[in-house]
Formats: sequence, C-alpha cells, structure tokens
Amino acid sequence: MTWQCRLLGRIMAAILLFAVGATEAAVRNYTLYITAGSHTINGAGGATLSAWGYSDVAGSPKIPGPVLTAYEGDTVNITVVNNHTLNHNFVIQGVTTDATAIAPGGNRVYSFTASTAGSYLYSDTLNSAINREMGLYGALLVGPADGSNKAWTNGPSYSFQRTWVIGEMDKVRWNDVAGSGGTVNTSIYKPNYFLMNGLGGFDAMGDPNTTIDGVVGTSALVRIVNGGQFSHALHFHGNHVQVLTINGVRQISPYKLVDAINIPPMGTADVLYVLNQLGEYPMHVHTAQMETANGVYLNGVATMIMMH
Ligand SMILES: [Cu+2]
Repeated sequence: MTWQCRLLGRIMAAILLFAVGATEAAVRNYTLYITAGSHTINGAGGATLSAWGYSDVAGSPKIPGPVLTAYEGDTVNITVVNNHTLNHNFVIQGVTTDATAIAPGGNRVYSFTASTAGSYLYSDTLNSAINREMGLYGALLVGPADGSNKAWTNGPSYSFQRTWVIGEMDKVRWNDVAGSGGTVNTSIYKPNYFLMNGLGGFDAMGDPNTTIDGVVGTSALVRIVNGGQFSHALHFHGNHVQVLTINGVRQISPYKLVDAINIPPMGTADVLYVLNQLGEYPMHVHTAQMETANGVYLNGVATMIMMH
C-alpha cells in the first residue's frame, strides 16, 4: 500500500466515523434512589423540612431529582430503587405510562426510546399528590437527534440552556405530618415554601445552574417544569421571552413574545431569552406570596438575569 493509499484510507475511515458518530444513538442508563430525609431552604424564613426525593446517590433525597438528559433516538434505561418505607412510583409525563407501585425495598426498570425533543416532568403519581409534594419530581430533557443546540431538529437555536424545576411545600400541614408517618389532610394545602430547583430565591438568585448569565448577543433556552400544585406565573425583566413550547406542544414561528408566562401544575414550557442589553435584571413569580419563605420576602421563586 502506498502512503497515498494509507492516507486515503484514513480519510475514508475518519469520514465514516464522523458520519456514524453524528447519528449514532446512545444508551443512557440512570439509577434513581427514593429516599426520605430532609431539605433545607436557606436565608430569611428558611427552614429544614421533612422531604422525600429521587437521588442519583443512595443516602439523602435530592429535590428536585436529578435532571435526566437524552437525545432523540437514544435508548434510556432508568432503574428506580425504593429505599423508603412506603410505596412509590415513577412516571415521565408524556413518555412512560407504567404507574405500578414499587414496594419498599423493591426496584423497577423503565426503558424507552427518546422520541421527541422537549422538556418533561417526571414524578411519583401515587398518594394523592403527597409523594410529589414531598419532593418526588424532576425533569427529563430530550435534545434533537443531531445533538445540536436547537430546541428541536431544525428548530430555534440557543447558546446555552437552563432548567427551572418549580415546586412548593406546605411544611406544617404536609411535610411535618407525612414525614412523621401521619395522615395528611389533603383538602387543605397552604404552602409556605416556594422552590426553584429546590432553592428559595436567597440561593436561586446566585445559583449558576439557575441564573441566566451570559454575554450580550447570546440566548438561553429556559426549560420550565412545574412539579408543584400551584400555577406559577414567571415574569422576566430585561427582555421578553419567545414562547417555543407549551406543555410539549411546539409553537409556530414567529414565536409569541411575552414578559410573563403562566405554568400550571405539572405544566411545562420552553422559552428563549435573548440577552439583549448590559445589566442585571430579576425574574420572579408574579404572585407576591410565592416570593417568600414562610411569609418572609424575598425568598421564593426568583432568580437573576445577568448580561455582560
Ligand atoms: Cu417584576
């Protein structure tokens, strides 16, 4: 074989590898452990609450559960291990339908092919929303098959993404009672903690995974998933957002521009925030009560938009 031949062979192999690599679906294996423990909200009005959560490490709950990611065509296998003393389940809204209870000490495997790019809520659907309220919820993100920074194949592109998993907790009536093995009166729900990625605003306003932080001219795909039981109307300062999807339904270009978007319980939305000017701006929920921790302002659903 001449050197030209070897070189050609290498180029052909590289092209082949590139072509295969670009479209090859991956297998993504996740293990989630259901655990009881506690969850702390820092700052004014903060507290440590009894909580249950999905976690990627056995030991203590994580609220929300870990963000699971896949691309269209990937095979996803999620093993859920129930290390708690009550029945639990795991359902990804719009993706899986198996709502079978996993008994204490048991586990169950959920396998599917990621088929449609978007943002999805996973949660425990058992026990009249108590299991979800205690912290058993999280997000699955599915990207386009080519792995590009686009909301979907040939969809709007973005520079970086953020995931906001929203929720609330009623400490006295729900968490304290369920956490100590009592019976929650589910007819009364008056949450006093409002969480963004498990954080009160005191932490969420400085959390690099939550804040929209980037240079002018870039854009953020913000994936919003509401694991709570209240609607959360999120209000953006600095610029309007383009609404790309609502509850998984792709909107049509030109996308509606809004400065506030209401996310109902178990609802999802993908919005695009274009970083258009220098400065620091807030994003906060539009209901004053939900910007508090146990009645103390400002420590609820709020974060910062920092453009530099
Ligand atoms: Cu405002």
